Amino acid sequence: MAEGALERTLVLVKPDGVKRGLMGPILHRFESKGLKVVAARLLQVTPELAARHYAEHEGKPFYPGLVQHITSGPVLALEGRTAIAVVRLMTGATNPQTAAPGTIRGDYGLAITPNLVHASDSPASAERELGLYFRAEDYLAYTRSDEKFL
Ligand code: FUP
Repeated sequence: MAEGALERTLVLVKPDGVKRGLMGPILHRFESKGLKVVAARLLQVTPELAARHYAEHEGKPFYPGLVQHITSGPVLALEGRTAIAVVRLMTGATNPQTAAPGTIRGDYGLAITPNLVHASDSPASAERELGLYFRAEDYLAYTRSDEKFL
């Protein structure tokens, strides 16, 4: 697919994934499937950024633990061009205990808060979330050699 036909998405490898040495395996899965990385940052999420990212969950019982976790260490943030539904399928159900084998959460996780990966769930979410992690000038245009097959 030409890049213009692909969707913008935000993928995060959360602190549990970074600290467990799983950045490579996780990125490998997405990259092999065809996700094109057009921006990347390794960053420490601040409580302010966490609050903006997870604003929709504020007030829920798990919210404090979610913010605690996402701010507990480095996060690998990727801006990708791909099909959002495919990334979500590969990420798996929110709870790794019920995520299908073959998905990232199903293969690597057991606990729901440290569930390894965040992936935007719609084009609208992706636009909002990408604006929190990347500036327009972070985007790098290039052509993958396999784009004509994807
Ligand atoms: P997902 O889209 O699968 O990442 O899941 P949600 O947007 O519903 O939830 C965001 C994050 O909140 C999850 F990745 C983990 C955390 N969470 C909990 O810790 N406990 C819950 O019961 C639900 C979500």
